[in-house]
Amino acid sequence: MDAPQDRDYYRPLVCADIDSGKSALRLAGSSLHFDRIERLRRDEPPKVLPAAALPPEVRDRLTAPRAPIMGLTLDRPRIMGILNVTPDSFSDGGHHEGPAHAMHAARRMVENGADLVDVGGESTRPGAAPVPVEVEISRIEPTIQAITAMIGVPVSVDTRKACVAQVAVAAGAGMINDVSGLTFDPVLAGYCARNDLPVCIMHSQGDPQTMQDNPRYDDVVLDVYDFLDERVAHLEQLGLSRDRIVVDPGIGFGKTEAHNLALLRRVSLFHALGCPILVGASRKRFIGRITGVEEAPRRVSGSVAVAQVMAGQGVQFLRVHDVPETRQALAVWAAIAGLD
Ligand code: HH2
Repeated sequence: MDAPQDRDYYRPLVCADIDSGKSALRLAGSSLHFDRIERLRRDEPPKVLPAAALPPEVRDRLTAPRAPIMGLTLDRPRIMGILNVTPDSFSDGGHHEGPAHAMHAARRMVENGADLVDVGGESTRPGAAPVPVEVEISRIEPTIQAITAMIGVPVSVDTRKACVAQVAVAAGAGMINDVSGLTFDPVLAGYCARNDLPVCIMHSQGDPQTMQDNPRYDDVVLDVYDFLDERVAHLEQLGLSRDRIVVDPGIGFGKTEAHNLALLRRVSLFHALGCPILVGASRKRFIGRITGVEEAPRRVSGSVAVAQVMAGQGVQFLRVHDVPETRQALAVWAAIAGLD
């Protein structure tokens, strides 16, 4: 669906300071505020305006508290620990194979401050080959069964396939995290809507095998926004309410380094969708390119830096490999900003 060229987009200029006065609006029920916005248009340079210039429906979407997801309140950033039970994930591949290893890793993440754990059985790194459904199920099912019984925090499943999602939910998963934004398997969106399941819809351009071959956008930030806007509207039509939908700009999925940085710089735009935002930048390749660090597990500091900037923009879910480091950084950031 082509977006009208003259559409206005509104990005809150978020402030992590103590409430700056009468004109400041509270962002999405959090302790963050904004009193200015950036108006974005495809055919004009960005313009900074007072928050009072917001159309009422956008103002409502930006300020309305987000409903809890899987029992987690979203008035502060939540840490989603990554648990890939795959042999080939780009950073933790081969580390958590078998339920015993996975359970140990999940338990450590929770002890270190993870609010939820995301279990994946298919790598979607650039160049990854698709995994047969039976293999994906054989990886995630025993893992989810084992960890939901043990860890006491919610579990999501990272899958693009309805039959994998069904098995994961029966095993105890409470949210579907789909890197294709529920476009890969036509059955999955209806399944989530019928079962009133929270979903994370992520933007991706192309499939994992080809997505890094020269990705192109008219305007990456606005194109990703339009995609997510259209997907949220589609899910609402199917009967899934907006407060069950988490949106994700899809860092590294069909994006150059410049595209990733543009999305991270303006990530607060996505609050205008009225949904919680998730960002997964942990250890990704652009951090290696910026810092010259080749090995993904050594990109911890760069990843924590991204998480902290995202928290300052009001992002509600941070999908990370390095849970204790992220937790420590967020605790110090929140204390300095005087956030409750
Ligand atoms: N990134 C990856 C996988 N799933 N889900 C969401 N919502 N957002 C992301 O950015 C995201 C995701 C890729 O990272 P990882 O799981 O660490 O690696 P791999 O795909 O190789 O298993």
